[in-house]
Amino acid sequence: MENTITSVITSFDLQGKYIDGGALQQLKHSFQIDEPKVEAAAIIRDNAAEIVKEAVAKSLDVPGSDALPTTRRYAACVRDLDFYLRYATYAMVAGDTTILDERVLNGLKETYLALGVSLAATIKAIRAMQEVTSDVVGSAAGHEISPYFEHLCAGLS
Ligand code: CYC
Repeated sequence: MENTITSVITSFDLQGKYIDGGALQQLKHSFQIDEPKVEAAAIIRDNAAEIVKEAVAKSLDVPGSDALPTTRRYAACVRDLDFYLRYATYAMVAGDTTILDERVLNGLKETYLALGVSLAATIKAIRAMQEVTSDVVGSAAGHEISPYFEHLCAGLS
């Protein structure tokens, strides 16, 4: 069962996309995924750009500051937050944190340390995204995805 959910997720992941409405309905019926999760996945997908934008505004300093010396680093940050939101949404649909361990956290801490990316600042940004997600999509959807943001933070701690 989980293998098939994983294969659907992988096909979207390869395109860098969120699970679309048709696939969500199919997964819901085939695997009895709870309606609140399906709704959360759809509403997060439709608001992803805004969620990332607000999380950045809330947690990161503007380019030129000490924390983020260049525009390139700022862009890498926005991109990483995009990854976290998309993968947390996949993990929520699968009801399983394995996807976060295997596709996101595996080697990430070492990469950040090697590049001088602050783990504390990254965790702060993920927590900001957690709050913003609840604000933007409502507390029900926020509640569904929260454990997966927590898992990312724990993996970077
Ligand atoms: C860099 N972030 C990176 C790198 C990886 C990831 C692999 C090094 C290679 C690159 O720059 O592309 C993360 N890559 C991922 C993830 C996936 C992936 C999660 C999904 C599978 O494919 N710096 C900050 C902020 C934080 C940040 C707090 C944003 C939240 O101060 C992020 N990530 C950041 C920065 C870099 C980076 C600044 C670039 C570091 C550098 O090149 O100097």
